[in-house]
Amino acid sequence: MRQSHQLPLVGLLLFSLIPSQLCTICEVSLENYSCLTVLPLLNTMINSKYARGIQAANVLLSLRLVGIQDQSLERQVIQEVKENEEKKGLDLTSGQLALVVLSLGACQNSDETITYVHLVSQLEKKFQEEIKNMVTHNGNPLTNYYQLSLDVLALCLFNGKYSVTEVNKYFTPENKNFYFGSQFSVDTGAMAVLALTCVKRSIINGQIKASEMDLKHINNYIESLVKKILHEKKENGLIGNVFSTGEAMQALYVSANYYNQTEWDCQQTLRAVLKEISQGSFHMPIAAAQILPALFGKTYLDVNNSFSCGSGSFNISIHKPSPVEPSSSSSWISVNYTVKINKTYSTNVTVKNGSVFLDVMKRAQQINETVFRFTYVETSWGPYITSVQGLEANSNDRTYWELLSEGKPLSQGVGSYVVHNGENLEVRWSTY
Ligand code: B12
Ligand SMILES: *[C@@H]1O[C@H](CO)[C@@H](O)[C@H](O)[C@H]1NC(C)=O
Ligand SMILES: *[C@@H]1O[C@H](CO)[C@@H](O)[C@H](O)[C@H]1NC(C)=O
Ligand SMILES: *[C@@H]1O[C@H](CO)[C@@H](O)[C@H](O)[C@H]1NC(C)=O
Ligand SMILES: *[C@@H]1O[C@H](CO)[C@@H](O)[C@H](O)[C@H]1NC(C)=O
Ligand SMILES: *[C@@H]1O[C@H](CO)[C@@H](O)[C@H](O)[C@H]1NC(C)=O
Ligand SMILES: *[C@@H]1O[C@H](CO)[C@@H](O)[C@H](O)[C@H]1NC(C)=O
Ligand SMILES: *[C@@H]1O[C@H](CO)[C@@H](O)[C@H](O)[C@H]1NC(C)=O
Ligand SMILES: *[C@@H]1O[C@H](CO)[C@@H](O)[C@H](O)[C@H]1NC(C)=O
Ligand SMILES: *[C@@H]1O[C@H](CO)[C@@H](O)[C@H](O)[C@H]1NC(C)=O
Repeated sequence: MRQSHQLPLVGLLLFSLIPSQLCTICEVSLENYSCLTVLPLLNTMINSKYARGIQAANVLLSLRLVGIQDQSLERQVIQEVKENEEKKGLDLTSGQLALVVLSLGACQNSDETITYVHLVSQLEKKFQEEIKNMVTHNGNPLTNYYQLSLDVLALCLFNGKYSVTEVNKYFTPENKNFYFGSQFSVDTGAMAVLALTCVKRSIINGQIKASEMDLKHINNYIESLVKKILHEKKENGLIGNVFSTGEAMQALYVSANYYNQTEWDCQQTLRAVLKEISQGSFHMPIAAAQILPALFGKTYLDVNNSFSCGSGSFNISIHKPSPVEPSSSSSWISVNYTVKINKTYSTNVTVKNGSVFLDVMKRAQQINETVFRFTYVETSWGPYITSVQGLEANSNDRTYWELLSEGKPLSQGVGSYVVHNGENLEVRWSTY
């Protein structure tokens, strides 16, 4: 109901800004869907409250890529960067800093420039720390290859120092960091394709020195990663899962020379995404941010020194959504909740219908603190489980707390997965 009030205003704004660009790469005739389909995404991104400014960096980047200015988001990100510098910048992971560089670099205005140069050299250091950790910890970075790819991408686009030899050494497609368990990570592979494509272009432009051999390797890596991404294409057109599809599309846009055009039906993928949007799959701002650029035919490679962000003289003002009314039904459901380490610990938990996984864990913790106690941190995707029974996830050992339902891994976190009556839920001590 609420949305229908907002649509006319936003529709006007959007149509006067960007409609003709929508999906230019796919050249889709949006037969059954209108451009209005993407408006809820913008609404989600613009009206969210971000726990930390840094979480807004990805959103800011995406909005800027499609030509939308949001000064309050900008201020949030800059504020967070300043606070971080006062704490000597130790707080941000390499990939978070890379996102800040990309989002602020996407259209620098005068007061951003000063901090910004400084940020690129900080990123150089953080990238080196990742490599150092791999050397000392059995090839495991401090974070992950999604973030290392973001690092290389940001350094490459904004003239930071990095070594092509190192990129060649660490980004071989067979590297274990492209996989979680035996599963190829489409998100990670896609980000790597974007980064490697930037490096390739820099070599060809002569912006960075490299041998013929280096270039040949990078070409081979891109080709192989693109194959792996296409291999994860599902029958309905999604690539990996619904949340990796946007980034996979970006990777495929920039690597069209590496696959046969018959191997990817872009329009089919786009239709699947639009359908998911209409079903509310992208209700999280970070999810919306990661799908948006691809819908407009944009990629993270479009961000560079000369990227124009438009005049910035308009404001998008979508009315604040009124708070979602909690479902007034007070029915209760019960689920079987299990913690699995080497032993399994189970309990029958009763929660209100409509509860999420996190509610179940909290309730179980009340039932037996010793067995079901847990900790989590807030991340851009919501609460991330860091420990259960005091046992902590650790990147150096590639350990984590895996979420499952009926023995199958979930594709959402504890803060968003809505549980069902009679369901068997599990958190399992796993390695990736
Ligand atoms: C690397 C990664 C992991 C690593 C994280 C540890 C590490 N070594 O970095 C591992 C393999 C352990 C992992 C685990 C999970 N992940 Co994961 N992960 C990613 C990936 C590829 C990159 C994240 C990243 O570094 N982002 C960049 C930095 C700058 O942002 P950040 O916010 O600081 O990143 C942190 C968080 O993203 C957090 N994180 C990682 N995964 C998840 C998942 C959830 C639900 C939350 C809340 C946080 C979180 O770890 C990052 C590093 O600290 C993303 C892909 C993507 N498109 O974002 C998927 C992604 C975020 N993960 C996802 C999922 C579903 C999970 C799991 C729930 C899977 C499961 N069934 O158990 C678990 C989390 C369970 C828990 N304990 O709460 C989904 C989330 C979708 C959604 N709608 O919520 C994504 C988008 C992948 C996908 N396409 O489905 N993940
Ligand atoms: C679009 O609508 C037409 C006719 O209404 C239908 O045949 C077609 O399958 C629809 N396409 C999609 C992607 O829903
Ligand atoms: C592309 O794929 C089609 C069908 O699979 C095939 O006929 C064609 O030869 C391929 N083209 C190239 C350049 O590989
Ligand atoms: C910036 O990106 C655009 C689009 O990708 C490209 O045409 C342009 O040459 C790039 N400029 C620089 C300085 O790299
Ligand atoms: C945009 O919003 C800012 C802050 O609310 C305001 O100062 C500015 O005048 C607005 N610009 C336009 C063009 O409405
Ligand atoms: C709950 O799940 C565990 C692990 O799958 C199982 O061993 C246990 O029997 C289940 N309990 C109930 C009451 O179904
Ligand atoms: C699980 O059991 C194995 C083999 O007995 C043991 O080596 C390992 O330390 C145990 N793991 C945990 C987390 O207790
Ligand atoms: C869990 O407890 C509820 C309420 O006590 C009961 O109705 C339900 O049958 C129990 N479920 C299992 C699987 O034991
Ligand atoms: C829980 O709520 C959903 C939708 O609100 C409803 O379809 C379902 O029947 C409810 N389940 C129970 C056990 O009340
Ligand atoms: C919690 O569970 C453990 C293991 O099942 C048990 O030994 C302990 O007595 C339980 N504590 C409480 C308070 O129920």
